[in-house]
Amino acid sequence: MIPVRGYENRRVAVLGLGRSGLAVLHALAAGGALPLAWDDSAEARARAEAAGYAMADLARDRDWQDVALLVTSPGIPHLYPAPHPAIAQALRRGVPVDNDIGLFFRSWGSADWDRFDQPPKVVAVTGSNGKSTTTALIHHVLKAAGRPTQMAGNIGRGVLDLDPPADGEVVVLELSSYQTELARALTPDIAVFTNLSPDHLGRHGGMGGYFAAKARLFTLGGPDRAVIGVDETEGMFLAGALAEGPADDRVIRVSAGQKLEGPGWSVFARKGFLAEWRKGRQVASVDLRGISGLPGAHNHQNACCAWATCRSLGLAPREIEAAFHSFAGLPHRSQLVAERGGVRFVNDSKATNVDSAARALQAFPRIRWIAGGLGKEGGIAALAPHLGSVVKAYLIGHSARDFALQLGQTPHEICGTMEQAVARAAAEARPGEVVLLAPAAASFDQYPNFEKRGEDFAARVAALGD
Ligand code: UMA
Ligand code: ADP
Repeated sequence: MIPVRGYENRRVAVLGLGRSGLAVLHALAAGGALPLAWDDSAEARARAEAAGYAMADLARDRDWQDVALLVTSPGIPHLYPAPHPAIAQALRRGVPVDNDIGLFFRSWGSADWDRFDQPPKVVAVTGSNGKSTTTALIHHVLKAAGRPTQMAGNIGRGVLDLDPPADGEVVVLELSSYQTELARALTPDIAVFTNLSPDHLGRHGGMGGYFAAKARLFTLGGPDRAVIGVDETEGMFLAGALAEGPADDRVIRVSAGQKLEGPGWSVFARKGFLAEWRKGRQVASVDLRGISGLPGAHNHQNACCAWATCRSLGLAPREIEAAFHSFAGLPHRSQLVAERGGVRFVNDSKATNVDSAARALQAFPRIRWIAGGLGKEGGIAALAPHLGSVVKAYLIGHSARDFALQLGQTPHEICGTMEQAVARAAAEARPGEVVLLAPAAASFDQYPNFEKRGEDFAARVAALGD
């Protein structure tokens, strides 16, 4: 755990007692603060009370005296569509609002580091898609190269839950837009921006707010090095804003399609080959096509981001390439769960938005596509150019009928449940085809989260037998 400094004997309110909130409580208490906690769920309150923390309903007036700070959880709206009532209290009173990420960066450095040969470093990864894969891949490469490393953030472990760093350790954080929008301190050594496409627009008041939330990771503290995907205008804009000019190698430009051979530092992937260029010359290249844990052009973009980050940390090309080959991939992202009679079954349950689903549809030539759930603004209209590989769609969940209306000439069937969709797709699939779960929708209409949806898919596939 990283104890929070700067609030000794002061009252700090904590809203949301999930994974990040509980870690905040422990870290505040360890640093000598006096935490006051609340969660709208009685079950979450009971868990924190059992651990010895005092509760106070922060939506009410009476518990706010002498509160120095409110720390809130990423899933709780602080601005749009409307601030949670407890956050509205803090805003009215002028009490600062922060989150675990801001507290982490404020509390990170330590006097012990004087004894270290190499000060610990923080890598922070953001972007619309590919954050978890890129974060896990960087962590994997560092581990394989024998560097001490830990991983946390939006990937499942609260950042204040990290162990104090060892000599030369690299902490790799995945940060969502919910987290970067609010943190009052953001000072990573290396910051990574994978890509940008519409997501979470309701929470950020539209696309401009969403991009601004992510851009704070680069503009608030100013990382020593920025690794930036430049395949969208926003990435190009960000790279331009941070660099003195095209030769400034504090910015490493990344692309999953374009050749980037300018005078600066770049890493790009084309037709399955990764290339690193520096000062107008190619300095390394890798064949990514046979790497089973990183299939498809979208994963090649993640590989480029991880490559650039690890090169910045001083790793040699051959160490990184060797580690790419031993990366197993993450569950629920392009995950091969079974092969049956020449048909592959791929679980991409994490494809919760249109962009990630489009990438999955481009990764295979003949697809029996299981889609649907709680659709996002605009439905799947933007997927029209990517439906050429879809032999037939099998639609589930709340948005099944809306998606059917947007599919045009693409054959489809409304199945309702995962069980029915898997059974129908498996019965109709021919050898060489892929049954792909890439829902282009959130899971919350039928499942608690995307992981449970992916597990259900895998279980239904396993139940098909031979
Ligand atoms: N709560 C309230 N009132 C509300 C809403 C929520 O009291 O109005 C309470 C809930 O009852 C619950 C707690 O807040 O007890 C949940 O907080 P949270 O949803 O912020 O979740 P945590 O458990 O703290 O997990 C968070 C991230 N969750 C979200 O951003 C929604 C986790 O990312 C992250 O791994 C974890 O912190 C550790 O850093 C998950 C996620 O879904 C994987 N992220 C989104 C995504 O990837 O799309 C952004
Ligand atoms: P995030 O943490 O940003 O949600 P993940 O690595 O968990 O990213 O992948 C989320 C979804 O997006 C999965 O469906 C995955 O197959 C797809 N994906 C992974 N990397 C990329 C990328 N670079 N561009 C677009 N989609 C991607």
